Amino acid sequence: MHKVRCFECGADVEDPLLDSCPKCGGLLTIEMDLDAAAGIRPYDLRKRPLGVWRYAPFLPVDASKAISLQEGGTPLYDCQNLVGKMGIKRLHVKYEGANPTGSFKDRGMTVGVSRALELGCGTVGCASTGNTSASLAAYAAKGGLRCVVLLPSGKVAAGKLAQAMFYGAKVVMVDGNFDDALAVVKQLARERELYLLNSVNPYRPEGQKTVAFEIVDQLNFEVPDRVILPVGNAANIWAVYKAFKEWRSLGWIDRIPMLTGIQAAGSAPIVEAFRSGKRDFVPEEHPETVATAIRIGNPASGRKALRAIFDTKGYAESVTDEEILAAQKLLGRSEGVGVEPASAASIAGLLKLVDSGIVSRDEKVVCICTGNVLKDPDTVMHSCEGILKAKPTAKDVRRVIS
Ligand code: AN7
Repeated sequence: MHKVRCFECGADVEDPLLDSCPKCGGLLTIEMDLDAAAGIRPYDLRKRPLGVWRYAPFLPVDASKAISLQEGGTPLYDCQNLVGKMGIKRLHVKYEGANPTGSFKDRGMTVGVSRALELGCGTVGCASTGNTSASLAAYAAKGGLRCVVLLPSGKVAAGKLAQAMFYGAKVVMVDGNFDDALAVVKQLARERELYLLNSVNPYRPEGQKTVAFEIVDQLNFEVPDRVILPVGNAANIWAVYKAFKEWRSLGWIDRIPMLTGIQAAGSAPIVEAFRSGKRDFVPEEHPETVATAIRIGNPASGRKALRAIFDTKGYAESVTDEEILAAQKLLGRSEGVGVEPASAASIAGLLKLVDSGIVSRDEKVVCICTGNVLKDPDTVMHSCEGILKAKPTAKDVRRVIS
């Protein structure tokens, strides 16, 4: 059992099709009833394979009817080569690029699309910088639902666009940025044209909580000191916070890591708010960054993100496009882990915060790397060394590689 509540005023919200509080307009969140989970011992969960549905007692939909592509269960890499280069003690990377559609969005989408079916909705939709649309298109296909995705014109990485088209969504490019597209799709949802599956839908973050559960599970219930992740529309950092809070309330863990959000310098309203100590933010009118996934100026869940950061004594930092691309290559070339630019923001942020002394060298850090390098091949082609050309002879190949 669970309830949908207003994050701001705490009112219970009964209408399952709303995306904000009817009383105050606040964001919605889900209050899980953890009584059933209270009877479980953490290690009992391991009877199910690592993945989103291992944590079914913490999810607000019926697991036996879930629309699943076996999401989650992603690797937690112990980055021994990188720690040497960074001068820190321990770093794990949670590699969300290993999800079915190549990003963390699948964790929320398995829950969100399952919810859409519970409600009997025939059409689902979202606005997206790319990954949400790729994921929704796949889960809608699996669930037999019609799918409409609104994308910001010209700013979606090739891999993501290809996925949304491939899985059969109606792909609509809107002449505007993500924030404009989100406003339009919210209106379509209010007009009952579609069921909204952006992360303002509180069922999405519930699935996304499982990345935090898995991290703790994979570390055998040792809690890291800090978790660093990129922030775009700002729901994922909230989801991670909520997960840690639920497990702490059950006594499964005794503390919550310092949650640290990283934004791109051209698109950093949460970082600005954090710097001025405010729990609310001023939208960035013209967000710009090579990390198109997080090219978002008006993060819908920004207030939730700021609560997660302040309540855990975490931090928020911005990184330049150059720092993002350098970190992306550093991770690939020292650990063999390929992530898209937005995901590399977490690594770039860690480097910057170690340099500035905010992250101390003996902290145990986990960086969540949210999406796969294959999502955005164009950026890789532009940022890496050129391709060598040779005649089809050993001699000539030896010449060009020497
Ligand atoms: C790789 O797909 O917003 O802070 O529409 O694709 O929870 O928004 C993507 C976001 C980080 C930011 N990393 O997460 C979308 C979209 C990657 C992403 C984020 C996104 P949030």
